[in-house]
Amino acid sequence: MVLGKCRGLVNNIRARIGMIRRQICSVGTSSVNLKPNVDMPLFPGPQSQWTERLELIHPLSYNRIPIYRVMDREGCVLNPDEPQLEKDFVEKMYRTMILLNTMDTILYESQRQGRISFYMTSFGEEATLIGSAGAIASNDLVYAQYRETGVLMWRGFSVDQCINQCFGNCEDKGKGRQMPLHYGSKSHNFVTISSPLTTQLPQAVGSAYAYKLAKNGQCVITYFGEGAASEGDAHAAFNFASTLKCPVIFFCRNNGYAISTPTHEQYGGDGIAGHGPSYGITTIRVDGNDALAVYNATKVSREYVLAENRPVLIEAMTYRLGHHSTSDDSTAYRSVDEVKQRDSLDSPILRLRRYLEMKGWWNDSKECSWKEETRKNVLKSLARAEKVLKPEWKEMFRDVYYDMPSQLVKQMKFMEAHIEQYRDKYPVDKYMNPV
Ligand SMILES: Cc1ncc(C[n+]2csc(CCOP(=O)(O)OP(=O)(O)O)c2C)c(N)n1
Repeated sequence: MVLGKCRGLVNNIRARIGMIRRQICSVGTSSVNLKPNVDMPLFPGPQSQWTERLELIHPLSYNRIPIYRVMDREGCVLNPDEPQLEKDFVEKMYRTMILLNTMDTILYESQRQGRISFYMTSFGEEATLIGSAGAIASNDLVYAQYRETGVLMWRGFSVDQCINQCFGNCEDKGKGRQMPLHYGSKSHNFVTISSPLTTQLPQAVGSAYAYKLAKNGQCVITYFGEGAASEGDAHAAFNFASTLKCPVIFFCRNNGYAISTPTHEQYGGDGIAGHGPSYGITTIRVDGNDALAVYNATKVSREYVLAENRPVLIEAMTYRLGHHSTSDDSTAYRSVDEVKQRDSLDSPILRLRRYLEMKGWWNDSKECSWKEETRKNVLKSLARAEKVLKPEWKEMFRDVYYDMPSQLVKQMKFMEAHIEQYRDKYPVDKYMNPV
């Protein structure tokens, strides 16, 4: 009885295999290029080959993705065929790197003095930011994490605008609602930053899909750290971008740490670039301290995503020289010597300076006057922004929805009466239209 059932099952399977074979043959050689007697794997999905060798694939049996560079640490160009960038352009890159570094130093110190509530520097990542920003078009859409002030700066977002946001004063377009550094600017095509890590990645893919449909010749670039790449949203974004064929550049800043977590606790494989090919994403790993290499890698990626309507993943290898934020003391988990050594051996700013000097495009006196000018401007901006009034307090009830619902109107009126009654208990003189 049991045997009979088994035989029935086997016959059934045989019949089905026969049917599948007949179906495959009837598709014809033109579409699948299969002859019935050729023994090839028939599974859907990526094409592979049979093997009779029983073997586990060890991650080290793959060649690690190499790190593309243009200059060595002394600023010497390694490949004589390397196309040269214009003097003014490279000089602008360098000047913006210094400006960013100067603003970071002053705002970091001003947080230590309690003048702003929070800050994050980009120390060590200046080349990564400016090199990539220089290679994309100003109307390409940027989704950032939080350590990408340099990208916005390159696009002309001023020191005043940065500092107004950090003070949350009434000149901040975000109306003082978010923490410092959560910049955004519609006119600079820079989507407003938010704190939850990696949420911007699938959103960037959605925007890229819309750009593809609009055929507007623009692409999207999204920045994130190697720590953020461990979030589920990164997987969703990589997979959607690949399967929906979206013109998006995933730009990972691999700076070695996610707060106190070093990369060896973050991932076990070939970094973030190692993920790319497995998602079907064209990938490059680049020396993030080499502004010219980052520029080239991003430029080529931009051309590719637009020509092919497919994503690219760039992993820029760099090092976070600063603390994670003003809420962090990184000496609790890495030595001061480690940081000093990295800074002295591999400074992205010094490397570009050496390149410029070798070209005869930069010298000590230019360096001194630019540093002095930027320092003065940042300090002036800071002193000014500090005195500007905070936005009207009613702004905290607006823009929750496009139209304010009645229950929110009620809460706002309640607050109004409350402030009128207790105005001596609130710093009303620091706000626009206090009552
Ligand atoms: C979803 C989520 N989880 C945790 C945090 C807390 N957090 C803020 S920054 C950070 C580390 C991110 O590191 P990485 O992505 O490598 O960027 P880096 O700070 O090094 O530039 C963490 C865990 C957060 N903001 N959002």
